[in-house]
Amino acid sequence: MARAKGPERRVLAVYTGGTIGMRSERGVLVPGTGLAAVLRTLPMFHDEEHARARGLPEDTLVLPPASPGQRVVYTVLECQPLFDSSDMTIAEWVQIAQTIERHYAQYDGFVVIHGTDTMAFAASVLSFVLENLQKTIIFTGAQVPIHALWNDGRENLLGALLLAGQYVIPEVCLFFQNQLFRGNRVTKVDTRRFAAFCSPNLPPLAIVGADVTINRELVRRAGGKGRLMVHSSVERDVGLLRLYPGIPAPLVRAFLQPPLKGVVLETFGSGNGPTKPDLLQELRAAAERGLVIVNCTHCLQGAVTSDYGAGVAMAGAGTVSGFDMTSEAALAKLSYVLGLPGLGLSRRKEEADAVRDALAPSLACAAAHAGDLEALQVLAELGGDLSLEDFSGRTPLHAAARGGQAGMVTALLQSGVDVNARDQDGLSPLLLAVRGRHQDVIGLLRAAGACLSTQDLEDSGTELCRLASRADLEGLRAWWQAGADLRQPGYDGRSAQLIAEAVGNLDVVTFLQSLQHGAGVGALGP
Ligand code: ASN
Repeated sequence: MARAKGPERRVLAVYTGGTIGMRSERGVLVPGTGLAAVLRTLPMFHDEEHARARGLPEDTLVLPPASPGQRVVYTVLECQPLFDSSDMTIAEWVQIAQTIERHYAQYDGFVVIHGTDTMAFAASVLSFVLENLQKTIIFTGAQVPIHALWNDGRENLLGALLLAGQYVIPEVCLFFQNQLFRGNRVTKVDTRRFAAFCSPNLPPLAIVGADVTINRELVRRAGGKGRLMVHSSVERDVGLLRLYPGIPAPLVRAFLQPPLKGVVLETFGSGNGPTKPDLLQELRAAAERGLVIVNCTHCLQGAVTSDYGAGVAMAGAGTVSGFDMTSEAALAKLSYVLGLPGLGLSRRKEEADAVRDALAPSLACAAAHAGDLEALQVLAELGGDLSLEDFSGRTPLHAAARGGQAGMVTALLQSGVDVNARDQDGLSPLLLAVRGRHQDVIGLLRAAGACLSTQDLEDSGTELCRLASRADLEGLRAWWQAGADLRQPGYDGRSAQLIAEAVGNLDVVTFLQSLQHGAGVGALGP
């Protein structure tokens, strides 16, 4: 990003409609033609003398000098028809992108004059469909028409023209009330105030006061030699659905029907939704058909997280986190991504399945370790195999045993998983439960047929001596419960009992003796 050099900087202003140029007809505002003619009469927008001296063509306007030795010369391209932006669709926004592409070489920067109502959608769409952008594009408009005595249009448009002319900010931006925002981060937040937009999760790229303060760390760097390209094959069958408390599952089902291919789901708080099984089932069924469901919070600020079960349930139902994207940006991104050639529905489904299969074992282990039976059930219903190992070879039973989750261990054993599975380090669920001293879990595993292997018992003598020396009764009890012979000698040939006697750990001595007498068998096992 740099302050642009050169005596003359050329800007194309694409006028699409919006309040800024509107006129009142029978008491209501409607799009008005002839914005360039209005600007020509305003000295802050046109230096007639300079234009004449320079011999500029009729359709070209020039701003008074803002900095020594540099002029911003601009042309207003009025679209046909002009729109109240409530009538604009992705088709018009792709056309704006194509207009910029056609004039890209002749101009140094671009301003898009647009209605405010859907400007956040428009800026988001352009930010995705324009690839290899190396020049500044700034959306702007107004809350009050520019020809009204008291209005915000003049400041907004002048600021946008100056920034687009004088700075290289190779992004699609939005300028409103002295702030330059990243276009796909904004949302309209006020119907009347001049500060109509905010960028809840990203600070402004620049603030214009007596000086222009650019947030250099945020601004995208210009670079790359690729030609500007417009991705015009956007997917139109995308939608936006805002959840509300008690939303009926049949209504969600009706909304998610084909031909819809992608949907932004506005959820509560940090991405939470109702956990009613019928609703989750509708989402899951749609996701399994290949519908891409992006979970965005309907909160103005913050991101989708997995802090709550009600949020994890949304993820479990096949939604994808939109993190801190605005709904406008998420919708635009869906259109762009789903429109990319080669991303056919079936391939997307295969990819979604592959991602799910890759993630399911780790997610299942996390759920098992936390004892989250509901999440595990969701994964199982999604087709996840609960015997599958994660990257370290651990199964959900390993994770549950390690976490001491007796309820989870019971559920997994009932589903028929292998009780003696070994991870990559050769550890079994039983050994992990012993290490964690989870006696209830050890009992469950033993009852299901788990036993310590010769390998598990190889160094157990030394471990028992260590526990005895520390008076760790819990640890010794766990080994005993798992079936270990507590007389097993340590590396120096001494037994746990001898060590306990030597260091005076009488509780341990009593415990070991009681086992000997109580069991009355050679192996001190339970
Ligand atoms: N309805 C107008 C529009 O979006 C609102 C505005 O521009 N302030 O075109």
